Amino acid sequence: MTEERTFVMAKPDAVQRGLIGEIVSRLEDRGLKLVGGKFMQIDDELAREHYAEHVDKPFFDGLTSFITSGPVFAMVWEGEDAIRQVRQMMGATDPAEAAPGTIRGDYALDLGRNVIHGSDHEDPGSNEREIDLFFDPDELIDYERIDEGWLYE
Ligand code: YYY
Ligand code: MG
Repeated sequence: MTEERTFVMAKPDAVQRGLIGEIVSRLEDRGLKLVGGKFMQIDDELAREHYAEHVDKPFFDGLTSFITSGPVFAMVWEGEDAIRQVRQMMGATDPAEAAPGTIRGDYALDLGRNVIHGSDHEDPGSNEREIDLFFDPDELIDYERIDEGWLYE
């Protein structure tokens, strides 16, 4: 089993729309394990660092002002193939293209208000980088879920 950790965030629109529980619930129900969580306000410096790969894109300023516009719920989730599985559950970046049944496909309409962030499996190391950026090591908790023997063969 290749256990991985991935960084996930309920964005300001998800917090304002009362979708934190729904997002957490879907990942929990799937069998992924929450190992860190933090309700927080992102400042401009952290926003620019988190989205550094997009600094030259035309949407960068709008993106950083949106992500700093209200509190977010930052999380770390662990499980088999967690990075890719969370991305599949999120759906396409543009909610208009996201399949029904995915989080973006069920809860969002607009590219700039797509409710969730998850580390990108096509950008190896982005999970570690994002986890380190948002969490101190002692904020991540190692434990066993009682159902692990039923989730994994
Ligand atoms: O990883 P993911 O969030 O699915 O997409 P990215 O391509 O990394 O873009 C980050 C973020 O930027 C996206 O969630 C919405 C926003 N964005 C945008 O506002 N306009 C675009 N043309 C592309 C992305
Ligand atoms: Mg991305």
